[in-house]
Amino acid sequence: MKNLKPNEKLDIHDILKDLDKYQPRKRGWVWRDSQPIEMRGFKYVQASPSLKRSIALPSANALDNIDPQPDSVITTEIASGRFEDDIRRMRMAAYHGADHIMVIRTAGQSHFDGLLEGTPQGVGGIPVTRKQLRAQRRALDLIEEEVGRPINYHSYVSGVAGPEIAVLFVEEGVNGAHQDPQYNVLYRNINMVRSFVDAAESKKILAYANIAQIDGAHNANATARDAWKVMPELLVQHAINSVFSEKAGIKPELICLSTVPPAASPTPDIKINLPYALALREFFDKYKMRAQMNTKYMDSSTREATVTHVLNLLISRLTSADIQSTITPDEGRNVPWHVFNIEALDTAKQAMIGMDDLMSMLCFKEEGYLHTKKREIQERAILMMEEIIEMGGYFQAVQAGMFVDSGEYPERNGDGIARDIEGGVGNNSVIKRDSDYMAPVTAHFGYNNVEQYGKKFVENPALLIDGCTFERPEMVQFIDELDESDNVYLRLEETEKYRNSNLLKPEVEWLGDGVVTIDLFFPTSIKIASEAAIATGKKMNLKDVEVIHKEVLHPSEGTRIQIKGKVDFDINIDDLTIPKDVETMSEEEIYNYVKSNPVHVIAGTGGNDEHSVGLREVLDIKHGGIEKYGISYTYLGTSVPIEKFVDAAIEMNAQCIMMSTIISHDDIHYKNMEKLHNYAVEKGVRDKLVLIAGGTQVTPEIARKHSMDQGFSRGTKGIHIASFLVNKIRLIQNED
Ligand code: Z98
Repeated sequence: MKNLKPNEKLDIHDILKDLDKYQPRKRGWVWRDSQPIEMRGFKYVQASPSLKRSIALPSANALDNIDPQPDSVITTEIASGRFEDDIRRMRMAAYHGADHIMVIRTAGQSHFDGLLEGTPQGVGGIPVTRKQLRAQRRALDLIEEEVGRPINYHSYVSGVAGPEIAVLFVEEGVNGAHQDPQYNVLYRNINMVRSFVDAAESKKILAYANIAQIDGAHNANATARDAWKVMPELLVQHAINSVFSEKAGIKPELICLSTVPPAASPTPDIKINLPYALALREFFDKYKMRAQMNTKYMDSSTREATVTHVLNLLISRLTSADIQSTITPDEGRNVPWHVFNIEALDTAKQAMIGMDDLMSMLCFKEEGYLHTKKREIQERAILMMEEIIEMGGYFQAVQAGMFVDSGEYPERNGDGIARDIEGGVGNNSVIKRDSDYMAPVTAHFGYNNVEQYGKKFVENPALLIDGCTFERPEMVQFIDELDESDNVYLRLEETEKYRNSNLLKPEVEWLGDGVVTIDLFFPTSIKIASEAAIATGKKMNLKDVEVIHKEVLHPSEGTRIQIKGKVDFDINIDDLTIPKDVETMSEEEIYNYVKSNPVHVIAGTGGNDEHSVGLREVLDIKHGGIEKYGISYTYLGTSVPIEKFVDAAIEMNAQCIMMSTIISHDDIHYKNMEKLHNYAVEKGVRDKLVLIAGGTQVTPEIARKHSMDQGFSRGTKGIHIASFLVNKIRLIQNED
């Protein structure tokens, strides 16, 4: 496939073409290279190599667009339901620093009891099928090449189809997976015996392909009534899954604990979350940490979610996060939109780079609150583990409702999630392997009756049949589509008119979805404001209007409401007048030129014009006027007689005159331009002087027609003038 170019769109048709022949080019997880870097004179310690292509933070505008990358892997969850649209978002995400892309949302994937084929559209996530995985992995191959950094692709291995899904993931080059039998048991009521047997097989398969594993302990934090009370239990859950995973063969450096801060402000956030993070890191220091926000505290306010995220990122920097996840408020309000992924990625990058090397300046107190609290959490966890062992083990403990109880262990409130050892989905579905049982496949867990063939075959029974799909990918059966009414081809057909055409439609998640958001304020109560907002949306001809966020500014004085709705028109690019790009030089280049070739400008408002604000803005250093680049100027004031500009330029040995003219009646502005030019000619200095006219009514083309070297209109910044000036002076010098 041909390489992606930044100025070309990714073509989904190319991705789908000959997909049956595609094979993933690598297996396993990739960590970022952690290394110090230096950029524009700044030294970063917790950093990783720069991307070949990326989008820097907006503020980098003032810093030559540097885009330093932190050292931890940064995750984003992209699963809008249509994998074909998610691919475009993955590309945007990679440009903003994501190197771990999870096709995960509120999918209920654990409810699938077999593999799906084809490309059905998902609800609240995507139904992970072979074709979807393959198309996305293939696109990610191109995207990782484009940005110059490997991208890890990730989903869940859960539910009663877990082992089959694990095999699928290895075959299709998935690099990371959630796998934790406790999740199935507690939250999806899958039989515990079945879940643990499946997990053994699944983990063995993940281990074979070096797939990184994330556990599910954090879900107790999102489920428990008071999330901070389950801290001891979380350590227990992490311990159970980690030890189990190691026993199944997963390397400790690929066992990632899923940690979310149990609390968020308005609780005293750091006082609760920091001791917990330290307790966790200290107990589990040989494993990796995947830090994520706690969905419990995600409401519809993006502002609030961002602050919580930043406080969480502080914990990540104070302790350690090998993977930093960036879930977004979409989990709270079902708005899985492009922009939220990108904003959350930028938040992580910005905060992590901003807090670079924090711990070289700080240390934790070894006595007092932090130490005592950390120890208390650890002691409670050990007590709980001891009690579980006394009860007869994990299964007995779950049956007795020991997990997700709203009391802080050892206190119990009797409201934990209790599951019956003999209950749940898949109960009684585990049978003992017969003595002649044999599965000649790679990465198989437990008794397999192959000892008789020798050690080599015990290690890989698939050798008996010359390899299985792990070694011989050509054996994989690829089923294109099974559902005639729900597949990617039909969806692409529906939106084809927006693909590589001149038609545009506003979009938030799917090509041509037509969704827009509107931010409104009404000087009234929340109840009335909500209805007024919906009525406003309807009057604006939006379809399917819904309130997505409300915020009381005052109970009676006012409410902020955000709505979403759909438009049903298209925008034709041919009908738009697209302004031409103003070419600018880099700040550095202008600065260096002016340093060795001083430039002086005579400026003022010409004729009878008293409007000087615009001119002052492009002159003064304060808002990035030409002074910023070392260009000096003499400001003659307002209503400057035209001749005076030229006389002053001669006297001051200036290279340029900048005449501002706002008044345009009787075309006086253009007449004054001619006058300025003629007088400069008369004085014999025209070819040495750059003449510039500026003002809201000045059209560059017409200014040039009236003998100016250039005209500048609305929206002009100092850099535009400085670039033009330096270029023009160079040309004049060359002519000399
Ligand atoms: C996250 N955004 O952790 P369903 N297995 C484990 C899980 O943690 C989860 C599932 C399966 C969060 C999402 N995690 C929460 C260990 C879910 C998936 O049944 O498909 O919803 O569960 O990244």
